[in-house]
Amino acid sequence: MNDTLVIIPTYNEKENVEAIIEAVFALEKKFDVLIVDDNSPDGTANIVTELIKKYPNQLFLEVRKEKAGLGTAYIHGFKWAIDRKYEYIIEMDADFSHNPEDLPRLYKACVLEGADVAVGSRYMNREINVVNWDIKRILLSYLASKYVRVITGIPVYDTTAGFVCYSRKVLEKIDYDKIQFIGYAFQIEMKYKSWKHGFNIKEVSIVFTDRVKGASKMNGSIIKEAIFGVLKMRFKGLPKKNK
Ligand SMILES: Nc1nc2c(ncn2[C@@H]2O[C@H](COP(=O)(O)OP(=O)(O)OP(=O)(O)O)[C@@H](O)[C@H]2O)c(=O)[nH]1
Ligand SMILES: [Mg+2]
Repeated sequence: MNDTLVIIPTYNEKENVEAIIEAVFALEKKFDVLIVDDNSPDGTANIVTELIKKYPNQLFLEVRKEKAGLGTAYIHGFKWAIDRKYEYIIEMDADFSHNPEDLPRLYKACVLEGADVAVGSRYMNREINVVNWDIKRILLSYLASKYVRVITGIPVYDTTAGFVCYSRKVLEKIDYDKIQFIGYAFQIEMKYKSWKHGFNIKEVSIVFTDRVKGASKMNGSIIKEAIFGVLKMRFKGLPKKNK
């Protein structure tokens, strides 16, 4: 067992799943990989089951009954990782938007530079490091990150980022039964709660590239949840004014 687990949630990623796993295992630093698949109709899980024969001690698969959202897939993976006492737990997409070669940089930010949470960030140093997204999507994502920072005060530039390394103590502290969001807002909520618990969050500059293969799972309800959810998260728990 290695000290770090990379969790990759998948839904219909048959074009990407084998290549992304091989790319992680090709790195000099050794990581374990857990795929959390939501019973993808395209048979993603079967590809993983085959690959487990090649990497029996490094590759793991959890299959859930049906598509239940990225957030709950990660929570499933976090619990799995905590039970097995991984020191560091990394979130990564299957579609190569996150470059596996950046994994060691996220890991090092935690191990060598003392971060409790290392965020692979598209928007630090006044840069926008996004490749192949149309301008509408870049603006949506960039403004969403800015919106979250202004509303919550969290000192993070890329608050919706999904390429994140958590040290186990952070994940042990978070009460998953109270996590409310399942889409993008899940990523925001995790960073917000980590920050509120007093953990040290560090951003690591990365380049994000739009998926080349497979289909997007973004939709309007994910965006709506993020916009209204952030307000709810910020103002929840404040005393209500007496009428
Ligand atoms: N297990 C599970 N994985 C999911 C679910 N929704 C998305 N994913 C995975 O989460 C990762 C990110 O999802 P994407 O579809 O790439 O979402 P996105 O990055 O916002 O959109 P695109 O890059 O445009 O496709 C990918 O690895 C998906 O396969 C889900 O409901 N369950
Ligand atoms: Mg993607």
